[in-house]
Amino acid sequence: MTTSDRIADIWGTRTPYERGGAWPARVDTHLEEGLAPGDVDRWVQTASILHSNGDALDIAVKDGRMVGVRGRATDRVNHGRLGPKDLFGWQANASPDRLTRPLVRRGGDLVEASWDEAMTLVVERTHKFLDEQGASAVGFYTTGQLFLEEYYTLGLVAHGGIGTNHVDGNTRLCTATAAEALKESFASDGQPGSYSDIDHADVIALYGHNMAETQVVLWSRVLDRLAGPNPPAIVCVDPRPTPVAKTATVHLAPRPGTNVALMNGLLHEIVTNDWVDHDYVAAHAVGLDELVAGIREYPPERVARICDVPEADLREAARLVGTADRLLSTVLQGFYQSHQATAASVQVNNIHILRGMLGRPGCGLLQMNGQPTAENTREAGADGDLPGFRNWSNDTQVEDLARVWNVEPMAIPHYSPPTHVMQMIRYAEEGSIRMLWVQATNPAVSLPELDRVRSILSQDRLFLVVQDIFLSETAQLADVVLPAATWGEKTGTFTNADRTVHLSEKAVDPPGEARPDLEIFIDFAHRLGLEDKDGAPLVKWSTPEEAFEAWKECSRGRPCDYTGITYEKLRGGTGIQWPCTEDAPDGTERLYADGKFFADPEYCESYGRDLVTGAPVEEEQYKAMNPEGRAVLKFAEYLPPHELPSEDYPFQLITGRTVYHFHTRTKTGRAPQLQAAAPEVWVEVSAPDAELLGLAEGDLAEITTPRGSVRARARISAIREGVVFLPFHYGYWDRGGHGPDAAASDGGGRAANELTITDWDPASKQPIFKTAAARVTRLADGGGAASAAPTTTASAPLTGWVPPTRGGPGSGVEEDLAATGGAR
Ligand SMILES: Nc1nc2c(c(=O)[nH]1)N[C@H]1C(S)=C(S)[C@@H](COP(=O)(O)OP(=O)(O)OC[C@H]3O[C@@H](n4cnc5c(=O)[nH]c(N)nc54)[C@H](O)[C@@H]3O)O[C@H]1N2
Ligand SMILES: Nc1nc2c(c(=O)[nH]1)N[C@H]1C(S)=C(S)[C@@H](COP(=O)(O)OP(=O)(O)OC[C@H]3O[C@@H](n4cnc5c(=O)[nH]c(N)nc54)[C@H](O)[C@@H]3O)O[C@H]1N2
Ligand SMILES: [Mo]
Repeated sequence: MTTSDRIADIWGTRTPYERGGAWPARVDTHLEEGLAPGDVDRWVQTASILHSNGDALDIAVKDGRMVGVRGRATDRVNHGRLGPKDLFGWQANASPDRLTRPLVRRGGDLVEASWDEAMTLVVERTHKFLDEQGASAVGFYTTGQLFLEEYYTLGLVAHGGIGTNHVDGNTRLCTATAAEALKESFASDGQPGSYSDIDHADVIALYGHNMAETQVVLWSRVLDRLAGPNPPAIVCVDPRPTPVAKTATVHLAPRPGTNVALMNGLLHEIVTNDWVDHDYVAAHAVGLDELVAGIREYPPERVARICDVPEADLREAARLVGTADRLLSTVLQGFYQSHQATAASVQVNNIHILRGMLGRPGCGLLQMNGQPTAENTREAGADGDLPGFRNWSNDTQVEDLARVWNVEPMAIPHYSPPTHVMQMIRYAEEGSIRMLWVQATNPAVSLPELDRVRSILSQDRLFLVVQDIFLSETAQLADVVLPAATWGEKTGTFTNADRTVHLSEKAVDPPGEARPDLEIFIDFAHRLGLEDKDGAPLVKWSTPEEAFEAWKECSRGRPCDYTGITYEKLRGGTGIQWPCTEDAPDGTERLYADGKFFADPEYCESYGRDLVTGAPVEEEQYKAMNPEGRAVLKFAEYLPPHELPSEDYPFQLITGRTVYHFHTRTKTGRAPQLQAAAPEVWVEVSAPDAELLGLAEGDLAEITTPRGSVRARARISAIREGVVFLPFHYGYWDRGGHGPDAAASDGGGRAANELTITDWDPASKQPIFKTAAARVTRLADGGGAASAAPTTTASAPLTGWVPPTRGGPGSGVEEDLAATGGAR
């Protein structure tokens, strides 16, 4: 039983509402074939684990098995709605190929072992490396898909116990830029806005964010506003014809990698037309003069040339965001994974500061998250930052953390910024990191330049531990594989992109001997003999709820204060937004309502960085610039992308997602409805480019960069000319291997990251997955059959929709790029 065909009808039926009104509830359900709600034994409360939206749902359990899901009407996030991945993705839990026993490598092969054997081996090796080389021999690479309690425990073990600075999450690939942009402008991580801002906004601007496919339920809320009285205007900045672009009042399809120029152009218009809230800026911000001086060089004529967008559209977009009464902005991977990521994202913050659009209903700023629990990775310190958004370069804050953990301050590494994952990979390449423990992420598919990554991870001298639920491409390279229990099989909390904390309860038992990640970390800490400064066990909890209570103390008084939340309070009703304290027992809808920021020099998480070089700003410099802790307006100059199109590689390659799959498909590839909706990789090419290449819909193409090549069937779409797009979901596990040599691969690459470059944003250290130069060649005729790309999404075939015009002949693009070495 399903509410409707939610593969074809992605967003479901409209429930229109008006500006300032309440978003109606609509409960979406999917139950196994032949079952009705009355057949279900019990419903178990949780939220979606397949994106950052935080859709609250109940798992249907019958005879000890998961048999379906139903949205929670009482929840503030989704009011009962679910997206396609929410409705169908849970089926992967019961896949017959789940990992059920630990594996260790013997004589070259992974063979089954007991937990005791596997953990003994991990602990022996850890001791050996610590003895021989110290804490810097050991690295942890975690995820945005575990639970808060697990990250907090991992952060304690790694930072407070082992004392390594080599801890990062795949959040580095995901929302490191969201965190960094918030730190630059407000000196602390913490999402200012709220999803309910959609109810009040008159203009919604989406920057490099295909919300329609990646936060389906949030987009349903926008669609319902659009279907009601007083709909908002939509501004979309994306080189692809996403469903967002097709709905937009103004769609700017810039040349990839030119976001900073575009943002400076918008700011130029806002300042020139004096759409600035001078009282707000005078009272709450610093840096106005530098910003105004900087953006002078970005008049619309010049920006239109750099970005190759029509000048009139740019002006119109500026007018919309500049004159909005209530402006909501969202930012995601089209900015975070593109060139000059932090610099571009900070300019969105600047618009909100200049216009005084913070902390009021409808005036939302959402530097989005992507993964379901990425917020917790960041706040609990499992991405290398210190827990509770504590500042590693402020000794008082480090001492405070040491007090909470009952360890010596010097035991917590804080001599330099935490090591980011690309640097950890480099250390493993050089041999200084000798043990890498990877949890709930699949770097052999998701990191850039896979040929290099595979060769580093498969080195004999690197001891690789992989904790996963399937034998992923990465797990296939491991020395020890630890089988984890996952969502629905363990209890914990996680926090979505608008700070809403949800409880996720255990519904069914994990398969075989699989164990919750929390138990694995605690077992490791005890076996390793980690102690606090009084000789008591370092990790003092054994259940998720105890871990949560411990975390609450760590968060006390910090921006992400959880002290007013309990498991009990999270049961039954709605999720709760942090900070939640005695004074704010129902949580806090919007940050910065009073124009006061977490930016006080003694309190803030970060003093910021140079946006061009990434060098940390020193404490004294920050105090001189911002003694009163105001928001910071930071200008950034546009710089051309590092890898520009050339004669050999004339296209710009971008990569990303489709609505039906999650990342490396370990879950959605095992959910029949989702896998059938997008069964195989494709490449999106514009019609004019296809004509030049002699490429027809469905033809087999090879996409090549200096790093490697991928074969994919062509989808002729309304994507920007000169740009090609590959989804990054398709690796090799379902071809029976871990790389292009997999049985069914024909030696041809399939993973988009065969092509991407080892390069990252200087401030956030987020890898650049969305700006590379590529060549496309036609390999074989498709015989008239269409590619397998979805037709309901950004990858829709080119019919009936006219893409926005580009700058047009004489726009000066060639001239502009020639100056920087590019051809196109
Ligand atoms: N269905 C689905 N939903 C998901 C996920 C998933 O895998 N599948 N993953 C979740 C996670 S972890 C994340 S991080 C989010 C990501 O969510 P999004 O950021 O919305 O997804 P992407 O497809 O990576 O990128 C968004 C858009 O950026 C555009 N883009 C590329 N280069 C540029 C550029 O230079 N400038 C501009 N302005 N735009 C550019 C692309 O055309 C693309 O449409 O989605 C979350 N939700
Ligand atoms: N080219 C390109 N590359 C990209 C991106 C892009 O847009 N383009 N996007 C980047 C982004 S934003 C992200 S978030 C990353 C995602 O990249 P990854 O994190 O590598 O992708 P996933 O497939 O989500 O991998 C999660 C792994 O955790 C396992 N797992 C799931 N649940 C659990 C659990 O409860 N416990 C344990 N121990 N394991 C579990 C899954 O089986 C899977 O192997 O990819 C990044 N890479
Ligand atoms: Mo992500």
